[in-house]
Amino acid sequence: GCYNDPERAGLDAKSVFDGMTEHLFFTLGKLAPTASRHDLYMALSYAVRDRLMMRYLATTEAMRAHPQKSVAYLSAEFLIGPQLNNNLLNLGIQQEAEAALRNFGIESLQQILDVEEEPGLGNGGLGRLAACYMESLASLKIPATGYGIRYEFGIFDQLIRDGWQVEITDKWLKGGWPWELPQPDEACFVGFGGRTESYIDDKGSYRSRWIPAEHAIGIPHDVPVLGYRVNICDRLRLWRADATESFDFYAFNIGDYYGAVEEKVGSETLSKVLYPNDGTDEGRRLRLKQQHFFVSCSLQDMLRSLDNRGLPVEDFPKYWTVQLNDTHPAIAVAELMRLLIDDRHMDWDKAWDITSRSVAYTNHTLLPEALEKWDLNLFSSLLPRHLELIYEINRRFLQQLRLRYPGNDAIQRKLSIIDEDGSKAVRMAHLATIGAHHVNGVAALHSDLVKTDLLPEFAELWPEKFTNVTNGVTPRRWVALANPELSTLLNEHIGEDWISNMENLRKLEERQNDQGFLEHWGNTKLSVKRKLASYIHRNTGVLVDPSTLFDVQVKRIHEYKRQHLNVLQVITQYLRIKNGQADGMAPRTVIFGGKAAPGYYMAKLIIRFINGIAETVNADPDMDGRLRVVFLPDYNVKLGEQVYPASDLSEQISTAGKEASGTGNMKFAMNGALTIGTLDGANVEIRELVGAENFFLFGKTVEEINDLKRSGYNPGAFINAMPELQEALRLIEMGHFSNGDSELFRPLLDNLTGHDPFFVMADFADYLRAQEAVSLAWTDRMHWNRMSLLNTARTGFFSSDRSIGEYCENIWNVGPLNVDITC
Ligand code: 26M
Repeated sequence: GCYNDPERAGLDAKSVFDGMTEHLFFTLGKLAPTASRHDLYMALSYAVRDRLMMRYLATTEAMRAHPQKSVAYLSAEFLIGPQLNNNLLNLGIQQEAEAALRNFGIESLQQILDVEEEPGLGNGGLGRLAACYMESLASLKIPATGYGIRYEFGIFDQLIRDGWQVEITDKWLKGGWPWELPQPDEACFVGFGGRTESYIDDKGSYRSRWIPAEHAIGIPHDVPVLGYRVNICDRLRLWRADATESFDFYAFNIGDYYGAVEEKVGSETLSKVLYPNDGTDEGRRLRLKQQHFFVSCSLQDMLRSLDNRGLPVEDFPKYWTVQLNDTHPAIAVAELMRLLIDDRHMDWDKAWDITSRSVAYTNHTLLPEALEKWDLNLFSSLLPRHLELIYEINRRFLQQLRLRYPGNDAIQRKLSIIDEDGSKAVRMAHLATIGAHHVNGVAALHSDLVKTDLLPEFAELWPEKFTNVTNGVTPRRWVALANPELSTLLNEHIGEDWISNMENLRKLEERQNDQGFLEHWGNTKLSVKRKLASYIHRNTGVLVDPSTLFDVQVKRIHEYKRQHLNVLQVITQYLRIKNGQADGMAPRTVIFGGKAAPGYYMAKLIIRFINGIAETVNADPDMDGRLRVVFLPDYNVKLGEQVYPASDLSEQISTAGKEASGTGNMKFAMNGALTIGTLDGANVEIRELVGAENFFLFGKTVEEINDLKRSGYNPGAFINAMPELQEALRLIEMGHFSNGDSELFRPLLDNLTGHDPFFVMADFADYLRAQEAVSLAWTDRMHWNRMSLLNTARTGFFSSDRSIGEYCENIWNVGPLNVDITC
């Protein structure tokens, strides 16, 4: 049954207004006439939360009364973005909320949405993917919990000072965050450090037990995740670390008050801050602690849910499927073994059967510096019992290898969970691969490379384990919410069904030769661009012309993503305008956005480089109406929602083989931007789907890059063949973009002309050629609009509903909640 209470949770404007009034008074202690916008945001959010709560409790109750398999999506990051508008959309009450707000003197919903602070609980694509997947799980009525960490400080806020990135702590909780429910009665204990000891149990068997040196408590904070126009409501369960005072009464008794307080402070720092994924060594111990903390709490929580429903622990794989979002939660393989063997006294074979039938692993990168390895000393000092279990998992695995490849010692060294070349380390990708029933990559090309380059011997050993699930993004947030103008156009012409069935966008193809419709299409884009132009003016002071081509690269700043390739191309355009050789060049606004990891020097220098070029270009009257360069500070989910719909050209220019998938590429294409891109990640599939004639391809393929590497890549040879590039490099070296400072960008220039690890010089000429093709295409606007329309029409495949459908079918073997929940 549903906990339907129309008195308190109706979906009409009057009910929403009444809910707001009540929360203003009783929850917030405010009177309507003096309520601030923030107060109204809180009141509306609480009113919306009430409406989620009945759906959430109905779902929980259905799962208690009629147990069925549920997804546990384990991720150290969930980049969920603003919640209010998404929940209004999925409930179907955006207009009702706007009407309710009018009674408080607010003209538009947007004024209230602007107040919302977003939780930046992720770095980039990986964390945002987890958020899209939770939304699709709920929309497809699949019971699921996203398990993660409730960081007190998320990804830093970015300021730009004198062209440099400055990091500011993200105090997202400061105004109160109305979307979470702490559940202290469901707290879990987690141990760290200490030692193991062997003992003989009451049946006379030898066993090992862990005596941790310290403990933390995890307090779950639940965030309801409502699906689109359905009554099932999943949840995020984020763990906050708390102190374990009860364990330390002893310290108080012997008078070590400050010692006891110290441990309290120590365990509270566990969920204090999200680490930027910069591959550096900073805070490594704390990061491993965070991983074990949230994984242990989550697995204990899953086991407890079986206990509470009277289900046997042997049935764990029948009721839970555990997905590892990268190797961050890979310790789950050892922790589930420990919980089953040490706490539940299960024998090894049974425990391994349960573990390996429950766990699956998604790989998100091939970059060697991003593959997690933990120093053995660090690992054993923090998780001594887990190391014992990993040794035993490894021993049995290597035994299997010996039988399969007799006499081949090299393969054992290569596949072992323990890296013994140099200082010893635990390879988390090997632990995850051995413990999982499926290993998947995140785009077709990437999944092939996982099999051929990253884990070839594992793929030969267990070919049926390896599979692909191409990433997707939720059309609710990234089209329906972010682009109301386009959504209205779509709804008028093909109906609303595309929102839950994106393949229906194909119906648009019928309009591809309809001049009137194409004009309408172009005007819709233009009106969205006006809004972004106004945002740019308000936030950077730069005036941009909405009729110019909006050429956009927003993503984390990294050498492999090659923002510097884009900048060099901008300099070439600048020079052509200066030299009067710019005939046929499309007038452009080149927009950048993205954060650099605080410890990643070259990435920060690239930001300085973009801002140096922007300053020179934007101050030059010769560029008026032809070229503008903008760096948007503090790129996040909220800003992304403004940027994707307003873009004409999507820059997806990573070195082939380096970007596992990309998901921004999909958001752009759905919103009608054309892509200029390499054959990397999901770009390959975007191009196949939209058609080669509707995609600007350039650059070397994975094979060509490998050939260059083998034959000894020399960037100088490429530079010498391109006088325009030489001129650009010379200007940079002279300090033309740095107020005469010829030292500022030297490390960047040395990098590009010396090793050029990401083949920027090798791809430059072809990139320039492709950009000329873009300019040419822009001159025939009807043709451009047609290509834009076809990008939207043919990218329904990239809905995360499709991705989640594939996970359910091929990896998880789960289906929708089969209990009727009507609200
Ligand atoms: C960052 C800075 C310096 C060195 C390494 C990194 C780094 C790079 C990749 C750290 C982690 C990385 O991989 C994890 C990750 O976030 N992968 C992204 O996952 C997305 C969702 O699947 C994909 O769309 C992106 O292509 C992939 O990079």
